[in-house]
Amino acid sequence: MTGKVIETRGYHSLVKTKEYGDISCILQGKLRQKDISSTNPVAVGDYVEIIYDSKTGSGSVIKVMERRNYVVRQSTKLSKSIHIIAANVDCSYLIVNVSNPVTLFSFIDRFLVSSEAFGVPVTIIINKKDILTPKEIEDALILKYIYSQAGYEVRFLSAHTKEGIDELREELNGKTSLFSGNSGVGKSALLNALNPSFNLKEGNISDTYQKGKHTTTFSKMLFLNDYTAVIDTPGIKAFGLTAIKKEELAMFFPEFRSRLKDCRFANCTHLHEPHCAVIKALENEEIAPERYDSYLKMMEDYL
Ligand SMILES: Nc1nc2c(ncn2[C@@H]2O[C@H](COP(=O)(O)OP(=O)(O)OP(=O)(O)O)[C@@H](O)[C@H]2O)c(=O)[nH]1
Ligand SMILES: [Mg+2]
Ligand SMILES: [Zn+2]
Repeated sequence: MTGKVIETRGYHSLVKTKEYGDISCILQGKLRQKDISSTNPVAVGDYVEIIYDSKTGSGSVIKVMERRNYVVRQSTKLSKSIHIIAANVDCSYLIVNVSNPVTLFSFIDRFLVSSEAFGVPVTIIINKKDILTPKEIEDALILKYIYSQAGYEVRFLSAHTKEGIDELREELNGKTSLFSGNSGVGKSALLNALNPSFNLKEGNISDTYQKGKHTTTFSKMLFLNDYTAVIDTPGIKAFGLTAIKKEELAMFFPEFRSRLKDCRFANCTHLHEPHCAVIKALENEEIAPERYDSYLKMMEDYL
């Protein structure tokens, strides 16, 4: 029997099946060692084959089908192992805040590069619009300008006032969408706004000011209707780059990618070469200095 993984915790997962509904499964021993480069061999969104035990009503996962794509994070820069946040997603929403807690550009850029590399389109959502001060609105508009210029869609939203929620619900229809971002930015709150019966746990207002407070502790797939899925995920602290070659990094910045053919040297690193189309675009303010800075920082990671 086959099914779709909608929740994972360690070696346990919840698998949605046509035949018997949601079945609690354990991971067959063999699978636990199969893919040692990842800390979780089975991820939310995976299609799996299971053996169902009708006596206990539980099952075991015996095979993970090939993934169409997946989103990974790496806990530290040095760590070789990856954690698969979700598999087989159509699009990804990166939830960001301009205060309490502010999302760093370097974090956004790493997330975007990784998503580009795995072929997952990203929309950026600036949440908590209702509580932005005039100064924060200014910061948010700068953020919007930078990422719109880079080719991303950036949208303001409020989980509390529900501004923008109806449009979002419509856009999600028929797709599987991932909601990611730092802890406390309002991922669970946004999903609750989309459907209050999800009843996801949200952090306390007072906790939002504490760094590193993680309210959601495991990924979970929820359904807005039979063919529309959303995935709530735990907050990501840091985001390392995995499986991206140094020479390929510039390809994953869309506004760099479109200009690479105009660099004089085919092996241009866009750091110091003459007649570099990226540096020229930077000088012409067609590429944001913040984005170029992120590129420089990421290039340093390879040293
Ligand atoms: N004012 C305001 N507060 C919000 C909004 N969205 C979320 N919050 C608050 O921000 C806090 C964190 O929200 P969560 O939904 O728990 O954040 P999260 O991103 O799921 O956090 P983790 O599960 O820890 O990764 C809660 O106190 C929410 O009530 C919003 O649009 N406006
Ligand atoms: Mg949460
Ligand atoms: Zn160049």
